[in-house]
Amino acid sequence: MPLLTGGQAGGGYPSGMFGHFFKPKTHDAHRVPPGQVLTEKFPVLTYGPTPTLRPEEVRLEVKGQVEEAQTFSWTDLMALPQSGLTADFHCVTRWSKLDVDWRGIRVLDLMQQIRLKPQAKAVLVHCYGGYTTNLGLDDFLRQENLLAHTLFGQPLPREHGGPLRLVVPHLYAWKSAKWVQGIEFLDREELGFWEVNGYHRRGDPWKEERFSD
Ligand SMILES: Nc1nc2c(c(=O)[nH]1)N[C@H]1C(S)=C(S)[C@@H](COP(=O)(O)O)O[C@H]1N2
Ligand SMILES: [Mo]
Repeated sequence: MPLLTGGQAGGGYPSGMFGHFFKPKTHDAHRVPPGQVLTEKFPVLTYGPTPTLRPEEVRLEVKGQVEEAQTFSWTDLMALPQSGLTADFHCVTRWSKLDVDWRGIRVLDLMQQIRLKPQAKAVLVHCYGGYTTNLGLDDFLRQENLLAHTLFGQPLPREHGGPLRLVVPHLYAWKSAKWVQGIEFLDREELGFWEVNGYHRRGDPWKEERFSD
């Protein structure tokens, strides 16, 4: 059930809290997946309440099909290598934002600390507040994926998932879990919140994997 439907009668795009939507300029057109329009604002899309967490309260649990479950404090996370990522962000409700500038810990750098069991096939990401989303192991273990704590050089705002969120830029943004609390490795796929409620299990924007059939 899309929250926004894109074009309106009269040919305009809606504006307001979501900003002004526009068609990509020719030189950006190849970056915009089918059925998406651009916005320069950064809309907030949250189901349910927005948790309030101080960084020092954050605990990231890595559990499930791992040799040893581990919990990372904020201090532990800040001691890991820190990386930047500039990536386009595509929401299934049809807005895309180009060149979002994040900073945080690469998933692959976190995973240097973890030994996966060979049975690990899938991931369920858990969030403060109860939201979950699922990812295949390959989609999770990508070089660009980030646990972000900084957005455009500022501490990640609470409404955008601060103190810590996942960023998985090659999939629709509902996979980029805000207020991430746990990473659970599973031996078989288990669907997350939106995936149980009709969104696609994988969510590739270039294939318009919006909803399950
Ligand atoms: N914990 C949590 N993470 C979430 C969501 C949510 O409701 N709760 N919404 C998802 C959806 S549908 C989108 S489009 C993006 C939006 O991120 P933004 O609010 O920073 O734009 O966050 C995703 N991550
Ligand atoms: Mo979304």
